[in-house]
Parts: sequence; structure tokens; C-alpha cells
Amino acid sequence: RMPSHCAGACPMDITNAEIAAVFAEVADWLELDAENPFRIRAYRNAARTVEAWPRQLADMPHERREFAKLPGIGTDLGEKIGEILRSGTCSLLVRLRKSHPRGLTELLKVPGIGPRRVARLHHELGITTLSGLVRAARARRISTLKGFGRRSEDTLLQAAVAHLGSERRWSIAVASQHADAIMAYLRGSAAVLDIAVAGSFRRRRETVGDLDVLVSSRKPAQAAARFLAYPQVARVLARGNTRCSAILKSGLQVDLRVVAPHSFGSALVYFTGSKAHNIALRRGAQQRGLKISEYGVFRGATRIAGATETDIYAAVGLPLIAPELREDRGEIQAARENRLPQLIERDDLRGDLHAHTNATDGHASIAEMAAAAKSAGLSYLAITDHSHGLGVVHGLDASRLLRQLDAIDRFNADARGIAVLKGIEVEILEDGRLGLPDNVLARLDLVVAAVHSHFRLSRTRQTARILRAMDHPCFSVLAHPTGRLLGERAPCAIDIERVIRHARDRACFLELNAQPSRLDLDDVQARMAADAGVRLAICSDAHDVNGFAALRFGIGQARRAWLERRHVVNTLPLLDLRRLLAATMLKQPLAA
Ligand code: DGT
Ligand code: CA
Ligand code: CA
Repeated sequence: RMPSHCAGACPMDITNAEIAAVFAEVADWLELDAENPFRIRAYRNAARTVEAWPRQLADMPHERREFAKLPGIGTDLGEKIGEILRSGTCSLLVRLRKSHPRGLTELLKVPGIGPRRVARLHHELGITTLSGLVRAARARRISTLKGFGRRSEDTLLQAAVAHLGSERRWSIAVASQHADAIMAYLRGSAAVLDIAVAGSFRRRRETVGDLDVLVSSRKPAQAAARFLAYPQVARVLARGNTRCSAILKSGLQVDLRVVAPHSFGSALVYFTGSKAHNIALRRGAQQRGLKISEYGVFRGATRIAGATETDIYAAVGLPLIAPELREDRGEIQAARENRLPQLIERDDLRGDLHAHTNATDGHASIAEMAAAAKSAGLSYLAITDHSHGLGVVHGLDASRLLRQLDAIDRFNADARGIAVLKGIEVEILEDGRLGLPDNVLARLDLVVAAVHSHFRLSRTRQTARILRAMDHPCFSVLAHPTGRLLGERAPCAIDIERVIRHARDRACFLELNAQPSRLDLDDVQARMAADAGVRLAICSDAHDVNGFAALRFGIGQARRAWLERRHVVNTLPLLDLRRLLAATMLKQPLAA
């Protein structure tokens, strides 16, 4: 699919597959609109032709006459290919997308539901998404329509749930809840000895495709039976004594493997992955004349390791590598050279630099948030409510902020065990100015600045906007730098390397926002920042007293970024932090 952040002009090599995806999507929309069937077929054929074309169209001369010579592609489609290659987008597709709810084409992918039915579900029941379809089917609303009986409703529900499960990726936070529940359930069986959730979940990826549950047992049939009887199971995809697979009522797929205790460590390595890491590990083992599999490490027919992960890595001459690092991004080399990072842990965090109260869109008072931060093990908390602006309702203006500062003074005067810092999450305006007067910002302990509007500026303008904001003499932390929302909003077009360089020169901080829907910066960007010498701030962005629980997702992402305690500014004791924050305050703006 054409990435949505390419909707503007963005110089990149467009592949044939991307052009084909544009045509296929156009055909989907036309079909939903019950357009002329010949026109629809023309787009479908063009998609097939382009996808199968042996040479990249981007390498051909961009005249439409050239493209029009391709089989089944006339002047009109040839012109569209030219447009896509030039601009990265297709105005017809943009128009079609704008005039329809986005999820409708997703519905088309559910087996057994064609465009006419999708159009009816949309017009008669207001269904626009796959999850909406599932909800309506569960509520038995679909069988109220003419031509949809109970049976077809059931078939549709099953197909939609399976499709959700297979296509969708799940936020690590949602996956965590399922993982906790299923582990607690499986522990209830005497046949289950050890248990772990492996796969991308254990590597703490921001989203997971499914859960890979690993169990050791001496009575595998009993362990598997326990799994299949899990009350949340909606549909069993595979059943066996050593492997089962099921889809839960939520649509999440869970794979179960049952192994003997002497293979638990090797199976854990294997099913934790990543695949790329496993392949690299196996290559290293082969060089030592060893074979490594999910059953153990073998020299010839002799098992020399298998029960624990530490044994497996030791058998191939390596220290244990943390799951978050297992992406084949240099971790095996680093392990070999004994320079694996001392990864940051949740307990290393001493404070939080980004949290909201009920003065704006939060749900608790300063005192309640401070108490919650304290019981989350933190010793300082910055209150950073929103400034008033385009993207935010109820934002603070200067006078409300000044009143909040007095309230924080009163709180700190008799608080015990937690210090509240005076902050703001100030709007970065379209031109890079900050949304509150300088003399107000200068009274704060720190200024967290963020983009909440104008997400679609060109890369050049967006980058300039951020750099200008950073040059403000009071700037301390850039919050959720790319603005992405997982599964919802693509990252803004910004030159992240320039932002990182600027943050280094400016000695300010970049946030690793721990909200599971954000996790922004991502792992690769955060590692880039740390390598460049920029300190990160792992912040909860809590909006209520439970919000600090998100910090562990931030820690997971930070570990994937190879971060150590020294890379993260809010691991510092308050006095040291204050010194650094004071240093971010410039006497005069940096030259751009
Ligand atoms: P996901 O579920 O898409 O978020 O990603 P993973 O990494 O959890 O992938 P999944 O569920 O397909 O498989 C779990 C682990 O099993 C994977 O990380 C490594 C291992 N694995 C799966 N297939 C292969 C394979 O063909 N070769 C090797 N070496 N390992 C595999
Ligand atoms: Ca998985
Ligand atoms: Ca799996």
C-alpha cells in the first residue's frame, strides 16, 4: 500500500508494487461506488500488469507515451503512472480516500464479502471498519438486514475475526494484558512446569502479530488440553501435543509450544527470535562444529546444552543476550567482544518529566498525580499540562499557568518523598514559535514542547519548525518528536538526523514517550540519538494516576535502542537533573 506520509511530494523511488497498489486501491473504491465495471476492470488489469512488469517503471523515461505502450495501459492510465512517479501520489486516489471512510477497503479483504455487501453494511448499518463489522455481527445486527441470514452472519463473523487476527498487529499494552491472563491460567495446571511468552512480545516490540507461548511439561497432552480449554479461545486453528494454535475472542492469535524441560532454554531462544538473530546465532554455532535447534545445542548426536538460555549462549561462547537486543543489529558481534550494553531497567528511572493534571485533559490533581508517581517509585515528577492552542482543548493560558505554579509551590512546601517540577507541554506553533510568552516560560523548571497541529507540512518546513522551537532559550525536551500514533497516524516528515544533531548542539533532550500508542522516538531513532550523544527522557505522558504504568513500555523500547542508564536524563538524581535543565536555558538563542 502507498504509505500515507508520501501524500505530498516526496522524492523517492516508487516501485512497481507501489504503483500496482495504488491502482488496486482505486479499483476497490470504484467498486464500492458501483462504478462502471469496465473502468474497474481496467484498473485491476493495470495493477496486475504493472506488478508483474520485469523492469522498474521508475527507470523508464517518464513520458506517458512510453507507459501507454504497456499491455492494457492506455493514455489515461499511462498518465497516472507518470503522475505517481513524479509526485509519489495519485490525485484520483487521494480524492477517493477523502470521500470514503478509510476502513471500507479493509472490509473488502474479508473472504466472502464483496463490494455490494460492504456498501450495504456501510449505508444501512454504518459499518466502516473490520472491528465494527465484528461488533455488529456479535450484536446480531447484521442478520436484521434483508439477504443476510443468521448463517451468513456467523460465517462473516468468523472470517472477520480470523482476518483481524491475521492482518492486524496488536499494541504491546493490549498483548501484555492477554499474556498475563493466559500465563496465570496455564499456571493453574499441574502439568505446566515452566512458562514464558516468547516471540516479538518478549523482544518488547511496539506491536506484536501474535503471542508465542512456550511451556515445559512432562505431560504435554495435558498441558495442551489445558490451553485448548482456555475460556477466551474462540477458534482452534491447530491442535497437537507439542503445538497448538488458537484465536481468542478478541481476535488475537496465540501459538502454544510444549517442550520437555531439558529443551526449555533452547526452545525459548528459538521462539523468542528474531528469526534474523536465530540465523546469525546458528551460523556462529556451525563455525564451532555445533548444531543449534529448538531442542538444544548438539555436538554430533550429543546434547551439550538445552535447559536454560544462559547454557545455550554459553555453549556457543557468548554471554546471555537480552531478548530486546535479538534483532541481528550487531548484538552477536558485541557479545563476542564482551561489549554488550548494560541495559537500562525500570528501577533506574528516578522521575518523570511529562505528565498532565485535571487542569487540562488529565483526570487527577497535582497531589494525586504526585502520590501516584511516588508509589511508582519515582522521586520527582514534572507537571506539564498543555498550553492553549490549536491541537488542544482547555489548554492553559499564561494566567492559569501562573496560578498552577503557585499551587505547585504550596504542594512542595509540605510534600514528603516526591518533588514536583514546574513544567508545561507547550505548543510548537506552525512557524516554530512556542505557544506562551517568553517571560512565562522563563519561570518554569523545564519546557516540554510538542507538535499537535499541522502534521502534514513538507519535510523541509516541518524540520525547520522543530529546529526553530529548539532554539528557544527556554526549550528543554522535544515531546513525541515524530508525532506518530501507531496504526493511526504516520510519523511527521522530519529530518530526524538533523533534529538529533541540533539537540546535541543545543544540549537539550529528546523524549521517548512511553505511551504504548506512541513509543516515540522509536527504537532505531532513539539509538541514533544516544549514539550521537543526545540524552533521552523516558516519560509516561500520564493523564491519570494509572498512567505511570506505561513507563515499562518506554523501558522496553529503550532497551531495544541499546540504551543504558547514562543515556537517559531522568535516571539522574534531582539535583543533577536540575543542573542539566538549567544548562538548557540559553542566555540567547543559538544561531540557526
Ligand atoms: P510477530 O509475531 O510478527 O510480531 O513476530 P515474531 O518474531 O513473534 O514471529 P513469529 O510469531 O512468526 O515467530 C516466533 C518466533 O519463532 C520468531 O521470532 C523466530 C521463530 N521462528 C519462526 N519461524 C522461524 C523460521 O522459519 N526460522 C527460524 N530460525 N526461526 C523462526
Ligand atoms: Ca509472534
Ligand atoms: Ca507465532
